[in-house]
Amino acid sequence: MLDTIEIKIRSGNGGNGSISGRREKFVPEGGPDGGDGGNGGSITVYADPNENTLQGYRYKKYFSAENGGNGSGKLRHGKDGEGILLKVPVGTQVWSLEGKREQLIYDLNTPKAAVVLAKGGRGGNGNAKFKSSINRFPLLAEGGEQGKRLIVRFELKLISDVGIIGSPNAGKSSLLAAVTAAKPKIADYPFTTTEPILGVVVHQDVDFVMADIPGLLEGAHEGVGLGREFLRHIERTRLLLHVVDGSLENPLEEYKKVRKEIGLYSEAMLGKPEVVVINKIDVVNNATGLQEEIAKVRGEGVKVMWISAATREGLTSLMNGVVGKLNELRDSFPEGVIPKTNAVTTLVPESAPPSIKETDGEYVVRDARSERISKMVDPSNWDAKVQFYEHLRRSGVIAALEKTGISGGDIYRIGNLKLEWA
Ligand SMILES: Nc1nc2c(ncn2[C@@H]2O[C@H](COP(=O)(O)OP(=O)(O)O)[C@@H](O)[C@H]2O)c(=O)[nH]1
Ligand SMILES: [Mg+2]
Repeated sequence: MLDTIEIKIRSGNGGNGSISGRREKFVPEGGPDGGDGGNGGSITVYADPNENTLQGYRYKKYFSAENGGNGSGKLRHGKDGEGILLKVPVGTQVWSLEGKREQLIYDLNTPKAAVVLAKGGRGGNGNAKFKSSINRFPLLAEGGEQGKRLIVRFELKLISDVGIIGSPNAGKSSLLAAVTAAKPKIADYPFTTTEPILGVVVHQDVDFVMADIPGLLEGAHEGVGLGREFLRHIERTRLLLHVVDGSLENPLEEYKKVRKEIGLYSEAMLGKPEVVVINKIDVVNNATGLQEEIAKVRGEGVKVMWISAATREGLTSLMNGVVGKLNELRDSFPEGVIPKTNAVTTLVPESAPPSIKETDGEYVVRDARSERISKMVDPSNWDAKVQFYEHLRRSGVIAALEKTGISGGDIYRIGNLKLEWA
């Protein structure tokens, strides 16, 4: 049963800002004109009412959103990277598997709810944005912000689309076994497990999960608290198939008994969408009266279907009916909005003060914005390096380096750029 999966995701990197323009004085339209990089695509998870299972993630386990394009001259902005929308069934929980501790980060129990799991990296500013009264022709630009990598687990908490309920021996397990690959125990005595058994039905290109939910009587000896369990299982389904043994002396009584059992724990659950399934028609000769009796109890609108789990008679019609009903339930979800997937954030707060660590005789500077700018510095361009030094001075990096006791000839590194302390 595929109700949990693990995937890796990566949002797109921001595109680099561009360094461009004409430096000569008196050139009309001269000046810095390097455009900004585009934002990286984000990865968003979306509770799609049309999804029933996590089967779609069975093979594809890695999702990488598009990077933003680089900026270019004439103030051309880089293209924003395409985001990715991960569709999951309503009722999916998202767990973060970063580090050692697993953590529930989102519970998508509302139809059409969406959250951004990994925002795309912000595109870097082009050199046009660096222009100021003291620097008329900046040779600096920002590199794009890196995307974010995450490992997440999806867990489908809605245990099933369809829950099978009914008295012991009605044929619940037989029905599940007949329409799915699940192998529930089938017996003509009530058996004792209280956990639902799940199976995936594939019908008309639609797949959905069906659960065989043991009733209260089946677990009667297992004591108190069972009613609550039973209710919890029913709550976690969209549609109930109430199986009734049509070969009984008084099937209607059995039907009412189960309804009463449900009502005992929750009046509201009695209103849950239900299809009544009369089973064992292979051994029933005359049960035409039953449909009307059920209609009397439930009203004319109730759907009653006849099957034999043993001979498979009526199973195709039943599955057609179930698919139709599930579609109906889905259509009743309120209209929502598919989110934009290019939402952007600053992943590393750029306001954090610069920090310096000495490793292998090098002073390594950590400062988000300076690192991004360093990426774009042409190390063979003396003027660019002077401007970068000026940036480091203004942003407090030089002062922080001085405090470490750095001395002439020492090397300090920012990103991939190595500089010599003068
Ligand atoms: N004749 C007949 N017997 C059935 C049919 N479906 C189930 N049974 C039998 O009814 C008994 C109870 O079935 P089971 O699926 O275990 O019922 P559950 O307790 O509701 O899960 C078993 O002996 C089954 O073989 C059916 O369509 N026709
Ligand atoms: Mg059973």
